[in-house]
Amino acid sequence: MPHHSRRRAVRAVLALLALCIAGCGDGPTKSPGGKKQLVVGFSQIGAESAWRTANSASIKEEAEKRGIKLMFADAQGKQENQLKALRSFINQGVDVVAFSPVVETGFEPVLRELKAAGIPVVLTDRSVDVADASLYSVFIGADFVEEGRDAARWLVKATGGTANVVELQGTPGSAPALDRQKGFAEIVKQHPGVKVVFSQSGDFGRAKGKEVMEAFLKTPDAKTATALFAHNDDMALGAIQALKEAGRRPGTDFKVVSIDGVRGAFEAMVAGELDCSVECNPLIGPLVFDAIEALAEKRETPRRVVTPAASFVKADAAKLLPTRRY
Ligand code: GYE
Repeated sequence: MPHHSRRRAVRAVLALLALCIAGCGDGPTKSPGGKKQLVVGFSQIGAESAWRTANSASIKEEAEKRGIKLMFADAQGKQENQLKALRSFINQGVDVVAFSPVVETGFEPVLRELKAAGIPVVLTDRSVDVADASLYSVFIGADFVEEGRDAARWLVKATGGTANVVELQGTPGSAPALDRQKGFAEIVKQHPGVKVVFSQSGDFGRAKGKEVMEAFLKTPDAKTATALFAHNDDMALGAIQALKEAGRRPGTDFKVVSIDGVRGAFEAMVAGELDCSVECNPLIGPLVFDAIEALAEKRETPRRVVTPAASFVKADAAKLLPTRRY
């Protein structure tokens, strides 16, 4: 073999070897199929509730299943941490960003930066309040207003239209807190016998729900209160504890309705202490990554994906508990 063609052959073998190192090994940019591995930045709110924990697990599990590289950032309930995480995703040049915004406002500037960087954005679970709808591609999550209406409809029926209600709100300024309050109020307005006598935030947490309920139980209105509407199950579970410690009987002479449908709520229903939980399904990983992959491949995506809902009552809880996945 002439000298130069031998050199060419050596070069070809080296090139092949290099390709193999990048493509056949577990290098970060290639998926097992040989396609460029998708890199997704996900900014999660935190771990404030059982709902959130199940949601994080669903996201991680689905990324893993699809061979997608997931950069998962936990904001520990703080918007400033989310803003930092989103900006670091831009710096790292991820393919797609997905996030669950802790509150509705204040994301416009960072969304503009993402748009300028050409990074598509998937809003998961909660929405943002922005004037320019082109700042995100799709919003996947439940209809929170309808959940609030469902909780109110159940309460009206269960109480025959007479109740003095304590409301435990979610995180101030968050989409689910604003919308659930709105939906609930809309139905309650049509029933003059149902009154919200106290309404305060328990920040979607169990300990805070208990604390706020304890404080309420020391006020004069506590004597005449007959029902609780909590924006999520965790706060209801905390409040149930406070009610019991104060000698009240949740689920018996104090109706309790909340939202999420987590296992703890089913257990409380089986124990007879919670009356109704409106489901808000956190297992949205598959829907989220369907959208992410479509955006990465420049396929059409719907602007809005509404996750299905259902309501569960005490009477059915024991039968359903073994089938619950979160
Ligand atoms: O209901 C609550 C969580 O955004 C739908 O956030 C979610 C809510 C959920 O902390 O438990």
